[in-house]
Amino acid sequence: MVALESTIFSNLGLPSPANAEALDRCLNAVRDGGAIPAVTAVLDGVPRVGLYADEHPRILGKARKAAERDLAVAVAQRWDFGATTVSASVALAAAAGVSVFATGGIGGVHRGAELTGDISADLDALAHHPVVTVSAGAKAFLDLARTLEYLETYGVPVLGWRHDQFPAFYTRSSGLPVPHRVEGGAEVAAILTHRPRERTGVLVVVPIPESAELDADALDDVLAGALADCDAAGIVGAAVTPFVLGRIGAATAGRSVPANLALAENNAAVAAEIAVAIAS
Ligand code: PSU
Ligand code: MN
Repeated sequence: MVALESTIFSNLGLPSPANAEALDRCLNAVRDGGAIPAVTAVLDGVPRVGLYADEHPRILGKARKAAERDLAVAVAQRWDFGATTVSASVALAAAAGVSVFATGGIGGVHRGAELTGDISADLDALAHHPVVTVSAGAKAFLDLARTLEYLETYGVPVLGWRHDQFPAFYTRSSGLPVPHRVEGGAEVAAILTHRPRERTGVLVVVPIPESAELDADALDDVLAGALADCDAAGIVGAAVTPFVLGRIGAATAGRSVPANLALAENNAAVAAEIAVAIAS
């Protein structure tokens, strides 16, 4: 099985109708790889790992962001739709015994975290749940060097999928080397088996397919503008990432959505290969 998060498919992630296309392509990529997709969400106050087909339209709509710490609140308060972030999805996958999870990009250490303390709960979840997370790295509006340092400190193996550098979501390389490179699912399965601590996760980072990659220089200005707008608007806490993502989306409109879909689908396919290797 391959767990998928629901934030990316909700109004907090991709614009409509690209979100529906993303969901279809991710579900099909997992199935084509011989695995079973399990979308995570909180629906009507129930934490879910796997949805019925007729429930899919519900996760394409208006959501409340649910990180791991919000799961208990979403259940107790019976939220209609809590869109699970990476941290919540990894926690739910672990609880359901699902060992592989695919997403687009993980959250990380924010630039300026030495002052704001803003470090995504995704990183703690990667360190404390026995799940392989497959992502295209993290967007470059984060502090990617500190994100890698955090993962080192908390003991999360970071594995470059047929690649030597940490990917920066829209671009294949951030300029930062990954500690280890892997060539296939069987290798990841063996690494999962031999972890010295049973509850640590593994992060597999997959570069966006070459044909879908965006131009790094053009993105730098967009990211700087998005961060400046965030500061100027006084946005803090859990609202930071959705705000910055929205600004990046608006500034790159036509180019970023196809890139996002291509990398999410590709990550789902890689996750399926890893899940099949673990199962066999
Ligand atoms: N980065 C992206 N796209 C996303 C997210 C992050 O490029 O959709 C979402 C994911 O659900 C991730 C969450 O788990 O944002 C992280 O939010 P925060 O920084 O508040 O922890
Ligand atoms: Mn944060």
